Amino acid sequence: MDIEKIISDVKEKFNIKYNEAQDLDSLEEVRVKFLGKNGKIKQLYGKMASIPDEQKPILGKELNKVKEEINNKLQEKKDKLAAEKKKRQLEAERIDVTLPGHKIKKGSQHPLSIVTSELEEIFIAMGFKIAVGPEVEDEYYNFKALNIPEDHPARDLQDTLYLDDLFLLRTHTSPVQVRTMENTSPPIKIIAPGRVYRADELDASHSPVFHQLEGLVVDENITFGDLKGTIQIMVEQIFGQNHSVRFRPSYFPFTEPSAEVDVSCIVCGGEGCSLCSYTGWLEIMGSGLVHPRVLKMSGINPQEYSGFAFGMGIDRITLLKYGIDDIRLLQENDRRFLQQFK
Ligand code: 2U9
Repeated sequence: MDIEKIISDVKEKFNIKYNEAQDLDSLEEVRVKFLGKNGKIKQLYGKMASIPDEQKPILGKELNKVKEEINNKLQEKKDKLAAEKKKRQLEAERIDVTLPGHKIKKGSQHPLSIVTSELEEIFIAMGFKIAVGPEVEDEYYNFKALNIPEDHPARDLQDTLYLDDLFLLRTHTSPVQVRTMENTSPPIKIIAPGRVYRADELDASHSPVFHQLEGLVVDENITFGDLKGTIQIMVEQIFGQNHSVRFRPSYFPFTEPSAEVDVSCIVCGGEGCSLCSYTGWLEIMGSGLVHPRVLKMSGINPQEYSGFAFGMGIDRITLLKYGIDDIRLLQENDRRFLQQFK
C-alpha cells in the first residue's frame, strides 16, 4: 500500500475543497466531509485492519498528522471568516452618534382653541360655569323651546341640516341652556361653547360648521344693566381696553328686548374703513333679556325670575381678534398659517 500517495491524495482533495469554501457554512461542510463521523479520514483509519502489520504504525502516524493539519487549517480559516462576518455586521449596523437627531416638529394650539379658552376663562372669572350638550337635537330643543315659530325661516331646509323627520344638527348651542333650565333651578349662570351646523355654503365668511359661545344668566331681578356690564367686561378682556361697545336694538324670538352688540372697529378705531364698511363699528354678538315664554316653557316662573342671554360666533371673534380675512383658514390646517399662533 502506498501510504504516501493516500496521504497526498487526501491532502490534495482537502485543499481544493478548503480553498473553495468562502463562508462558515461551506467550511463546516468541508469539516464534516473530512473529519466527520463518516468522513474521509475516518474511512482511512478503517483501512488499518487490512494492511500489513509493519505499515500500520506508519499509516496511523501519517493519518494523525494529516488530521491535525486539517484541523488546524479549518480552525484558522473559521476564525478568519467569523472575524470578517462580524466586521461586515458591525459595518452594516454602524451608528454615527455624532449625527444630529431628528428634529421633533412641535405643534401649537389652534387659534379657535386659543380664543375659546380665553373666552371661557373670562366668563369663569365672572362666576359662570361651562355647560355642554348633544350636537344632534330635535325640533323642540332647537326651535320650539326657544319660541321660534313653526313657519320661521330658520327652520327651513335651506337653513337647517335635518338628519331625518325627528332629528337635526343643532343650529345654535341654545338647546344646552334649555336643558339646563329644565334641570336646575335659578340662580343659573352658564356659558355653552360648542360646534353648530347650518345649511350654508363654505365661503370666506360662512361655513356649514362653526363654533358658538352662548351665555345664560337667570336669577331674581336680572336686568339689561347686568347684561351690559357682563358684555362690556368680556369685550375689554378679549379685544383690549380701548374699545367702545354699543347695543343696537334688534329682534330674536328668544329674547325681549333684544340687542345686537357692536364694538368700535379694531382696524380704524371708528374712523371708517373697508373692514367695518365705513360705519366705524363691527357686529360681534347678539343678546337680550330671556323671553318670558322661553323661561316658562322650561319650567321657570317669569314672575319670579328674569334672565339675560347672549350668543356669539367664536370663529368670527377669532377672525376679528387676529385680523384674519377668511374663515376657511380656520379649517384647512395649513401649517404655515397655524405656526403663526405659537
Ligand atoms: C335661551 C334663551 C336665550 C342666545 C342668543 C343671540 C342672541 C345671537 C347669534 C350670534 C352670532 C348666533 O353665531 S351667531 O350667528 N346669536 O344673536 N343668541 S341671544 O339666547 C338664548 C339662548 C338660550 C334658553
